[in-house]
Formats: sequence, structure tokens, C-alpha cells
Amino acid sequence: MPSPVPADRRHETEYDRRRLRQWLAGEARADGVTRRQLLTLLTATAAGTTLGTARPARAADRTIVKPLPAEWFIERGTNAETRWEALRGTGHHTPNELFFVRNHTATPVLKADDWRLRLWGSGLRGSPGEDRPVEFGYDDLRALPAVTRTAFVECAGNGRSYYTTQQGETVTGTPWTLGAIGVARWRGVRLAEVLRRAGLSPRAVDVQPRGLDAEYVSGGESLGRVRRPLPLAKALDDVLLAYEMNGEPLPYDHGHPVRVLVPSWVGIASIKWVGDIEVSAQPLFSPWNTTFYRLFGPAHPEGGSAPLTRQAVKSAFELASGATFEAGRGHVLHGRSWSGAGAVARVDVSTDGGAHWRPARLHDRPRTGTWTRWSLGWSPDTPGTTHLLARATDTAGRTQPDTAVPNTQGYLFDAVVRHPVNVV
Ligand SMILES: Nc1nc2c(c(=O)[nH]1)N[C@H]1C(S)=C(S)[C@@H](COP(=O)(O)O)O[C@H]1N2
Ligand SMILES: [Mo]
Repeated sequence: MPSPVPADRRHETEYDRRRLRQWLAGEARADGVTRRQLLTLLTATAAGTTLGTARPARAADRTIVKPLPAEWFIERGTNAETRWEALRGTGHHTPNELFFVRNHTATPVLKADDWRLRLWGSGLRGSPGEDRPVEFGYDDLRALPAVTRTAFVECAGNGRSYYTTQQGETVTGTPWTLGAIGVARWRGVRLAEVLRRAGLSPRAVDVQPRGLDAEYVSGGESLGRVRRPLPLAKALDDVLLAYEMNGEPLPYDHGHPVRVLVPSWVGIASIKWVGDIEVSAQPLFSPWNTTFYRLFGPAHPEGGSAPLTRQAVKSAFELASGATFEAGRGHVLHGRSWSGAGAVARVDVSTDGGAHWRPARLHDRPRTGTWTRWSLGWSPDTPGTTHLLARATDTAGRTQPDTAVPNTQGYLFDAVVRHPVNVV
């Protein structure tokens, strides 16, 4: 059996403990996080308390710039979920027009010409302060060596609604089905390259990119602009500052002119509209690695898990819920599976609610950080309703379970989803 906690999560758990101890000793900064929240993480208090609720959007708010035709998207407050049936036949990469949008507030329309990226903090050599930052313009970034990579961006809450509909759990947050994921070919410059040029100090431990979108208000309180610390080891590994998405300049809704792209990790790490990056010799906290994006609840450590890093294993059919199939004819079912812990090794499909399983044919050479498309023939002979199920196994040995371990905010749903269809 694979360990339930992946190696890098264990590593993050240890680092998080150290970060918290340093905070206790007055050696870590925690702007926008209350003392009480940090004490909750450190000690056992109200475990299972529901923390954080998203601000409901007023219907009149226009928070997304691109068109959201109803045949492609399900609008959810400030966000828009891609319909899986719209991905049928789109190829490996999700077209930009179809890519889901997750906005805490609203898309800011920024001009590349006016944009500057500011790097500052105690983790830079000579410790430039807020008043003496290192700056890069858009053209400066474009002049640096470019790299291209295919990677998914997926919300940590993707599949959240199934905690309720399949498992009867009450969870907070946007009730996504499975459409809060997209795969794009991102082009940009390695964050490691920019940090090196800015003068990274050997004392740096965390970097914290921050968005230029409006401050996020939750429960009547401003939590400041969207930002989340990233351990230096990940920042130096495979993180990009991306300025192109599928060969086009980054669209407004996806972070124009530049976003952070953190392969395989929860979507919140990939900060859009990045305006500055704090490079710190002290560990950092923000609401997005304390109150949010940890696992809370009876099944998790008292005070919450370590901050979420890699995504779970999931699968989806390129079909609408309740899609119709003609009996007595041959059909081909299509779908995609992905994992944050490795490539997809195999996918098994059931067309009879889980009684029998057949291996699907994989259509992509399995790769880390992106999905694998698959298909399976199906000739239903009896009219009626049934459920289609797909179960993926990744190269790290993780297989989708029948039931996901619940958490109060409904993150990382990894169980096999029961997809209803009608045979007529
Ligand atoms: N500045 C900023 N960055 C952000 C967010 C945001 O609201 N503001 N949302 C995050 C979350 S929760 C997710 S899942 C991804 C979504 O990326 P997308 O909208 O390009 O699909 O962006 C992340 N980066
Ligand atoms: Mo997200």
C-alpha cells in the first residue's frame, strides 16, 4: 500500500511545524493572520470548526471579462466552471475560451506596458526593503530565457459538490462538479531565474507572490490581496512566471500580463496578475496557507493539516450529467484522468454502476502535471438509467478510492464519481 501521505506532503508538514515554532519564538511574520488562527493551528482547539465562507457575488457583478456561453460554462458566483461535455474533441490542451475561471474578487484589466514586478524582502542579498525593491518590466521578463510546459491548473475544491451529493457531507465553498480544471501550454520564465537575478540570499526560506486584484473580503473583514507563501524549494524547482497561454498572451481572466504557474499543486498557488513577490528569510503566513487550503475536521490533525500542496487523483467523462445513449448500438466513451503525484498509469471504467470494470485505452503518453485522455467502447442493450464510473491509478501508486476522506472546506475530493446516464 502506498503511504497515505506523499513524501513532499510529509516534508511540508515538517516545514510547517518549524514555521509555526518560529512564529511562536517571534521569528516568523504573519500579516493578515490573527494570533488566534495560528494558535489554533498549533494547539488543539475547536477541531472541525467551519472556517471561512466565500463572499456571495451579486448577480449584477461582472467579475469575468470573457464571454461565458451557457453551453460551455456553469457560472458560480465570481467563478465559472467548464462543462465537461464541451471538452469533447478539444485536444489535449483546453482552449483559452473554455478554461475555467476562479476569481476571489474580479478580473482586473491590466496593461503589459504599465506592469512592473517588484521583488523585495529579507531573503534578497543586501535586503532591499519595500523602498529599494528589484524591479522587472514586461519586456525585461520577455528578454530572459523562455521555457514552455504543459500543465494543469486545478482548484483544490474541484469536485467539492460530491462530498455532499455522494457522501452526505456538509462543506463550505464553491460547489464545483469536476470542471474546475484546465490544461494549457504555458510559456514564461523560470521563477528561479528571476530570483537569481534579483539576488537571492542563502537565508531565503519562503517566497510570497501577491496578486494585483482587489483585496478579498471574507466575513466583513479584508484579508488583503490574494497571496500565499511558497517554500523556496518548490519556487526553485519547476515554477514559472507565465506570460503566454496556448500560444497567446495570457488572457485577462487568467492573469494578464503575468501569472505564477506552480505545476501539480493546488490552483491557489498559481497567483494571477502577480505584482510583487516577497522573498523572505523568515517563514511567512497568509490566510491562504492557514485559514484556507488546509484540511480541517475529525479525520485530520487537531488544528488542521499542513498547507495543501499536490493535487489528488481524479477522472471525468467528457459527457453531460444525464447524457443519453441509444440501446443496441456501439458507442465510445471518452474521458480524462490526472494526478498531482505523478502520471496516470491506468484507468478502469465501469458502465454498470461499479459491478464490472474494464481497462480504458490511454490516448496520451502519460506525463506528470497534465491529464491523460482515454476511451472505452460501450454497447448498452437495456434501456434505463445507469452510472458510469472511472477509476484512475497514478505512477505513484495512488488509486481513486470509493469514498473521499471529508474535510470541512471540501478540498481534494478524490473518490470515484458516479456519472448518471440514460439508455433509451
Ligand atoms: N491574484 C489571484 N490569483 C489567483 C486567484 C485569485 O482570485 N486572485 N485564484 C486562485 C485560485 S483559487 C485558482 S483555482 C486559480 C484559478 O486559475 P484560473 O482562473 O486561471 O483558472 O487561480 C489562483 N490564483
Ligand atoms: Mo482554487
